[in-house]
Formats: sequence, C-alpha cells, structure tokens
Amino acid sequence: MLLCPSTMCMDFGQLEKEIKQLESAGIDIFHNDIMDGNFVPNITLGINDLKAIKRYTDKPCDVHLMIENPSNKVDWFIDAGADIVYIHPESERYVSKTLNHIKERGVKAGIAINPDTSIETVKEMLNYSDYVLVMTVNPGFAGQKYIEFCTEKVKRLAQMKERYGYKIIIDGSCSPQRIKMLREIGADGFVLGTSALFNKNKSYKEIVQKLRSM
Ligand code: S6P
Ligand code: MG
Repeated sequence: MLLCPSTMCMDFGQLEKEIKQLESAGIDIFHNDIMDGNFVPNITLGINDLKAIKRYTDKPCDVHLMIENPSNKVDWFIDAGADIVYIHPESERYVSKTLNHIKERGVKAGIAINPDTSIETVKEMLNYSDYVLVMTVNPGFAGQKYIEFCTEKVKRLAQMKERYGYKIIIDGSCSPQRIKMLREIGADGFVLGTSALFNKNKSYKEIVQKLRSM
C-alpha cells in the first residue's frame, strides 16, 4: 500500500523536521499539490516548494498539477525534481501526447480524474498512465467531504488495472476507515491529508503503523 502524505498539509515553518518525521514514519511518496487559481479556486505549492522538499528527501515526489494547459509546464516540474507527474485531462487538450512526453523525460506519468469525469472519457489515456489518481473530492482544498459516488469508479478502474498496468491512488478525504474499504476493492495507494495524518494527537509513525496493520 502506497502512503502519500499531502505536503500542503505540512507545517512549512518546520519543513526539514516534517519531512524527516514522515520519512521515518515509513511513508512512500510525497504528494505535492500544485494549483494555479484558475483550474481550481486556490493557489498552493509551486516550483520552489518542490525544490525545497527535494532538498531534504530522496523519497519519490509526485506533482499533482491542478493547472490549466499543463503541457507546456510539465518540464518545469520535471526539471525541479518531480518523479511522478499527474495531469488533469479536464485541463489539457492533448492528454496522451503530454503523458507520453512525461514518460519520455524518464519519469512516471499519471492522470488525475475529477469526480465528474467518467472512465469512458479517459479510457484511451490509460494506455500511457503509470498511475491513476482518483479524486474523491473536488480538487482545491484539504478537509473536504468524501463524494460517495466515486467509490464505484474505483471499483471499475480496479477491474481494468491488470490490462493497462496502472496503479490506483485515491486523493481526497482518505480516512482510516475509507482506506480499509478502498484497499479491499483494489486501490493501491492513498493521499494522506487531514482525514488520516495531519493535526492529530498521535505521531506520524504511530498513525502510519496503524494504517499498515489494518
Ligand atoms: C485537493 C488536493 C489533495 C488534498 C488532500 C488532503 O485538491 O489535491 O491532495 O491535499 O485531499 O487530504 P484530506 O484528508 O484533508 O482531504
Ligand atoms: Mg492532490
């Protein structure tokens, strides 16, 4: 099970300490939410934040690009050290072309799909996707409510994943109970934000151990 802490939920005033504590807790991938204020109604991390995070860790770092027309910007993030690049098909005209470009640059490519985006509309893109990030909230903010109808999409994507060879990561309101349920239906990993990991009275280590033992 891939556990991916959402770095926008970290205390950036203690960046190095946060990263080291998350690493020693046993997380797998740092999940970096990049927003442009247009595709989503918020602005969060940018290129310099990614560079700063990379300075303190050798763990893989993804970028979840919630930006309009990412095709001409993916290189900026790959140059800054991204190991996995997620783009939203809703924001890009030639999605497979951009996914292919990401792979040609030697990093992993993924599509991030909004709650309103159906599998039918992204099926072709699965051929070029190493990861599928299933949004179970509308992107933009941490701490939102899980959208129940997304569970069905996870089930269907799980049935198709052997054929295409992608991994399914869930992003949005991943509480311990939901992680257990979604894991059972075939999800491979989870973005951990306020629902499971941050602002709790337990250490990251305790929380991660508990999630892994469920
Ligand atoms: C939302 C973003 C996510 C959040 C994550 C927070 O737009 O893409 O990655 O950071 O969902 O987790 P939670 O548990 O607070 O919903
Ligand atoms: Mg995200």
